[in-house]
Amino acid sequence: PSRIFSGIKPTGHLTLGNYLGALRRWAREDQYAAESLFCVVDLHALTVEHDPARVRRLSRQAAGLLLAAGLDPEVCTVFVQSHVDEHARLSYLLECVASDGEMRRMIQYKEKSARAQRGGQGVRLSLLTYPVLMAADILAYRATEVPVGEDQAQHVELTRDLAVRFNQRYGHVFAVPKATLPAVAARVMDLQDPATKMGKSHDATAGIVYLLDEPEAVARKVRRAVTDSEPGVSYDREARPGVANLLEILATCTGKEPEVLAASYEGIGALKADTAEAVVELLRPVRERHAEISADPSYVDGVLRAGAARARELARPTVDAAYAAIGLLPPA
Ligand code: AQP
Repeated sequence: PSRIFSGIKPTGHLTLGNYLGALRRWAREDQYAAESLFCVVDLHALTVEHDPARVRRLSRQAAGLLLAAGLDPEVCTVFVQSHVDEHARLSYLLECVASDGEMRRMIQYKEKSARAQRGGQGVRLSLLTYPVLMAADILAYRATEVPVGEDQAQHVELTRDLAVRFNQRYGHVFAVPKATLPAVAARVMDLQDPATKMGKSHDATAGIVYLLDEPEAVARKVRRAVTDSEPGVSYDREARPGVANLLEILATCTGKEPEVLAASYEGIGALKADTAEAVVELLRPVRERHAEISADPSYVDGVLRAGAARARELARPTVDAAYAAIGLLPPA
């Protein structure tokens, strides 16, 4: 890859799903593989009901967790989306190549608009146009790879379509990116409801492991995971989603295959106990580093300031080129 971009939305406390689907890979592999940018996409957090003070707090916390997970500001660029105007500037142009119908087809839009309506809230227009802003996030940097969990794959596909369409109509401005998904745990499921993905903004928290949970809470949530009444342990995502979820989580912690792990357990109890311990140990260093990092807010501020400056420098020429290509008169 020549450039990597990915982001995280400050809509809640970061979860084990965010870590296994995204952060861990960003820190271990992606930041070393190419010039890479990792963004706290705070504008996206305004697409659903939000509390201003909470979004601000969660944005800072997410930035601290990116660093705690191992992103090295000497190696990659870590920044906050709203600090770089180019995202919003480009988003408008992309709205002019996207269609209303393709936005309404997005699975996340269908789910989140239904949730907002169930909660008696209106659906914000920005929820519908969210994938366009996400496309702008990616295309502004001419990113070629976007490491995400499975739930974001559809949005990256849309980004590709918009890039190709823009390039065909107005001349070659954008690189056409592709999503890269983790081999296992691309979709970590809620421990209490294995039919639903583990999501940081969900209200029922018993099945969600947060990166900053105390070790005892992490262990308890994993040990109380809902499985099934079949005897023994086998790996079958369709028939045994709860067990498969535990096996995938343990697989990412141990580097073994879920099938191989399944064959090595006789009962669910031992699988839960080992998974609980593995997740506690996986998250322990992240939590400890986060405590150190958040003790010095000026450190995080400095990283974000330098990150935004670098991001602006990279995005500006591409977004300017898109403005010129689409027919806008350049300022004299
Ligand atoms: N359960 C998950 N399993 C694997 N990967 C996941 N990701 C999210 N949930 C899981 C990946 O984490 C990255 C950042 O996610 P995001 O902040 O863009 O939000 P999201 O995809 O909408 O997921 P969340 O965390 O559940 O947030 P809410 O509840 O606000 O929708 C992405 O790469 C995502 O794929």
